[in-house]
Amino acid sequence: MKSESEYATDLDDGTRRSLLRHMLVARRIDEEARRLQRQGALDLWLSCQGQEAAQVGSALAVGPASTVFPSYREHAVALLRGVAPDELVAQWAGRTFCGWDPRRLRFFPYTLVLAAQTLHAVGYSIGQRLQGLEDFVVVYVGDGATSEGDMSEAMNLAAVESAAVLFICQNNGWAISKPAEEQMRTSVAERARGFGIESVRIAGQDPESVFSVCSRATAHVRGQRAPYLVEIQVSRFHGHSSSDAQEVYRSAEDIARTRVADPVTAYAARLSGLGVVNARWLDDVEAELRELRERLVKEYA
Ligand SMILES: Cc1ncc(C[n+]2csc(CCOP(=O)(O)OP(=O)(O)O)c2C)c(N)n1
Ligand SMILES: [Mg+2]
Repeated sequence: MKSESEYATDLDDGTRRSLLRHMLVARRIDEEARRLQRQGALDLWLSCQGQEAAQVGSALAVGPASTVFPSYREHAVALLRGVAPDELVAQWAGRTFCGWDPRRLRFFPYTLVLAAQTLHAVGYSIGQRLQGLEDFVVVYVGDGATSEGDMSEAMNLAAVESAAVLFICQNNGWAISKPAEEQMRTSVAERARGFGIESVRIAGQDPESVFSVCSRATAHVRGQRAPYLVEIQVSRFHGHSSSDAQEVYRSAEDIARTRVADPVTAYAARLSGLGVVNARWLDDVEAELRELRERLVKEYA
């Protein structure tokens, strides 16, 4: 894995503020959804806290002219693509199968059948190309899901068909209680190369390095008309879902480390220190977050 400094970034301040704003929105909505689940307003919630830099950095890099196939935890990506908070939680309250308009937002429904979305993504991309339409597709997958045969089929098909698909694997080291080292002998990035797909493995705490790497990966897919895989190491705060007690299988030290490496507070502190954001900007975002939260609570609590 390359160190973050090897991906020196030169982002303008507007992009940096946008990265931070989206990370703060995702964190607040995720916190509120967890609360609503504990109150019984939602049946289930799968938190993405700790993964905001990976999700926001990648989603902003691939841009709006992409079609995204998520797994089931890409809440920061969903919000950035324009899914409203109440639409995001609708499925978890059993109100709808999806919640948002997948075609309008070019953000497909969450897929809970592990890795099925990787084949949907490759097939969609090839189908688009056959019709002479925009075929750049992004698919998110977890480390555990890469153990599914669908992932291998999707990577092979993407490689032989030169499908314009960017695979983004968020590797948190766990498939519920199964540690990644018990599921694979190589990294996911190395495995992709075996299929003939270029790849990179990076740390996922800094949104700027994720943004830079995913921007380059996007240029590769679009320019070479070939798939690419980015494996992002993430550190999630919470267990698999609101029905899972990670304390049973994960050490207290390991869980505590995720808080120390909080990408949201770290990036907010960094941009404040650099003067890219100031107290007034943070207050304005806070007001926006309160409003989003209130609308969500009014609808669901
Ligand atoms: C085909 C299939 N097998 C098993 C499951 C049960 N299951 C749901 S999530 C999960 C773990 C997935 O781990 P990972 O892909 O690493 O994603 P993460 O939850 O860590 O984001 C399992 C085994 C499922 N949903 N689909
Ligand atoms: Mg995982």
